[in-house]
Amino acid sequence: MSTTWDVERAAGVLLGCEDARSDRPPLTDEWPELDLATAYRIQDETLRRRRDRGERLIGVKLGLTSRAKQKRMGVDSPLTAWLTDAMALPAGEPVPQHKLIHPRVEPEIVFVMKDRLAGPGVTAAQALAAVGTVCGGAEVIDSRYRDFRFTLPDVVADNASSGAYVTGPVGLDPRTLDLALEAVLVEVDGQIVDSATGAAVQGHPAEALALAANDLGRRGLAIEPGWVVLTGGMTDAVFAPPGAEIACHFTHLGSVFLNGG
Ligand code: OOG
Ligand code: MG
Repeated sequence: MSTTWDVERAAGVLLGCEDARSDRPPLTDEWPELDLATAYRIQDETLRRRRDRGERLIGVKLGLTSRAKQKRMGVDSPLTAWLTDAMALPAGEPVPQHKLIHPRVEPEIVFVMKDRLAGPGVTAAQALAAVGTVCGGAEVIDSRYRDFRFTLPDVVADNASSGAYVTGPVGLDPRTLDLALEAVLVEVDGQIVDSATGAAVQGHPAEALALAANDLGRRGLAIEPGWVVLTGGMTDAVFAPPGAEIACHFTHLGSVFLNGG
C-alpha cells in the first residue's frame, strides 16, 4: 500500500528533515507526478510554517541561474525560493554546522531593494533601477535530499536548498559598476578553486532579478522594498566541512570569509 502525498505532508517531511538534520531521497522517487506548480505550493507552505514559528520573510533567492550550477545539479532551469531572517548569518560567524546536513558554499551577487518590483514584464534595466545597494555574498546551501540529488520540482519544494547566507562588507550603488564584469575568486584553505564574473548569472545579475520579479508576478507576488535578493551561485558550490576556511574575493565588493566551524 502506498501512502499518498500532498502539499501538507511534503512540507512537513521537508521541514522535519531540516529540523532533524537528516537527508532523504527526492520526493519524485515516490511522487513522480509532482509538478512545478504543486512544488511551489509546497515551498509556500514551508514558508507559512516558518512564519508560524516566528521567522520573518526578508527576501528571495534565485537558484540555478548560472551554467556552472545548472550543469552540476543536472537541472537547467532557474527557480526562486524564500529567505527568512533565520537564514541571515552575521559576518564573521562560522558555518552553523549544528543546524546543517551537508553544507556547501557558493559566491553570489546580492541586491538590497530600494523600490517595489512587480512583474510580469520587468526588464533588467527596470530591475536594476529598483535596487538600493549591491553586495558580495556567500550562500550556504544544504539540500534535504541525499547527495543533493533532485529534479526541478524537488528542489523547488525544498526551498532551493536554503540554509544560510552572509553578505560582504561593501555595499555599492549598482549603477556605479558593471556587474557583468564583477569577478569573484573562490578560495578554500588558501587555494583558488574557482572563479567567475557576474555575467555567469543570466548574462547579468539584474537579469536574474528581473526573472525573480516576473516569476513572482505570475504568482501574484512582488519583490518588496528592503528585501534581500540572492541572485544565484556564480560558480559551482564548494563543500564546507568543519575546519575549512572559505573566502570569496570580489573585484569591487570586498571579501566574504566563512569558517567551516
Ligand atoms: C540548489 C540551490 C541553488 C543557487 O544559487 O544556484 C542555489 C542546489 O544547488 O542545491 O542556491
Ligand atoms: Mg544559491
